[in-house]
Amino acid sequence: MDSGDGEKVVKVGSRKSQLALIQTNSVIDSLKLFHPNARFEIVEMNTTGDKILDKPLPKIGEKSLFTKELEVALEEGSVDFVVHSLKDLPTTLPDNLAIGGICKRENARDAVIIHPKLEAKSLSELAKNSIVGTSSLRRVAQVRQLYPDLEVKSIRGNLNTRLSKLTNSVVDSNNKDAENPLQYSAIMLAVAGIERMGWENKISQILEPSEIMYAVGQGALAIECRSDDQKTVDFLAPLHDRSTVLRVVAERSLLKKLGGGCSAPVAVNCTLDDNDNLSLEAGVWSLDGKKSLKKKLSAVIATKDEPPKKMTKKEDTLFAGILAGKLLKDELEMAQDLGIKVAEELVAEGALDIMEEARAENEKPEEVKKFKEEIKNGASDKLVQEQR
Ligand code: DPM
Repeated sequence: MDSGDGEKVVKVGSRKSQLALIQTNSVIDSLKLFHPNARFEIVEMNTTGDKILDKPLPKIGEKSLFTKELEVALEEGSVDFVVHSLKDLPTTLPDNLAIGGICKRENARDAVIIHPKLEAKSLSELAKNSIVGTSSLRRVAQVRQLYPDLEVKSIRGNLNTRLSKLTNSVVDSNNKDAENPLQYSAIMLAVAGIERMGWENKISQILEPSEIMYAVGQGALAIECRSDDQKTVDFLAPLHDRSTVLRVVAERSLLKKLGGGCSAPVAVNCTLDDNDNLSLEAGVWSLDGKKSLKKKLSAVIATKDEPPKKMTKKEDTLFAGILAGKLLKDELEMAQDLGIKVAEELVAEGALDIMEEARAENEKPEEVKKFKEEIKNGASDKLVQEQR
């Protein structure tokens, strides 16, 4: 790693999917604005999540499914940093790793893409029993709650694969008269991913958070590095976008306090307005969508009267895995406190019981064991496509 005299090349780890490479290249482009002389090399890798495509994600039972192999490369020093979708990064990272940069958040909302042959333009216009493809428990639970007449079905594979599963969905010829003859009538995806792929014209409906809330960290890109690699930490720091960092620190602190991994049915809507009013709304759902809890609190991220505390020790500067050196500690603490407070109020009203149901469903021990065996026995070799 060298921050710019051109002698050394900055090595960047990335998953191989089209979306991952688009994301990595966009971060490199942003970094070039700050470090015009730096040279970059992308090191492409497959992750466990990329290899196992025949299982609904939450059932694979491995944490850091899409990030582990990249983190190993980082720890070994074969790459200097890796680019992730923030929402795929657990709230607690391995000890020696941290998020050194968070780019300005794109659209955080979810979207619906409806089969091109159908006239419906929104979830509410789909015929009874139509099948919506998603493997996000968060999306499943919210759809079941709001649209009990729709069916949800797991759909895996990278974005290209999912889109073709939708558009190649055929009408079941034995079932011409059914109201929902298509294998998939619609899929749900994050707007940010769709836009990065250049597919915005395929969006049928953008879901407002007043209807369907988004995942913690959704729409933001995060750059992970070794926390003791000060050169890289300094190299990445100019990327940090204050508003995004404050929002995602609140969201990730909430998720951390709730103890939910990235597959928990937890969703948020977090905003920072021009008066620095940070507002965090969060919800938890049971898998059938029948039980849910929502809570909303806000706090003004005001500079306190006393002079701002400077960051001192490294531990003091980490907020839910984010190393945000150039931002004021006071501000980050306020965002963190807001997330924790919303989580505590949810827990006080029974959020953990509601989530427990999903967690038990999620981590059936015998299934987890079976999948781990399959991974070990090389079942993954025959599965070469990538997720997302
Ligand atoms: C996580 C979830 C999904 C991804 C779960 C969730 C969606 C899985 C699915 C944690 N990671 O959102 O509740 O739809 O079956 C993922 C996508 C992006 C990052 C794709 C997507 C792109 C958007 C972004 C997969 N991770 O959600 O449509 O960068 O935030």
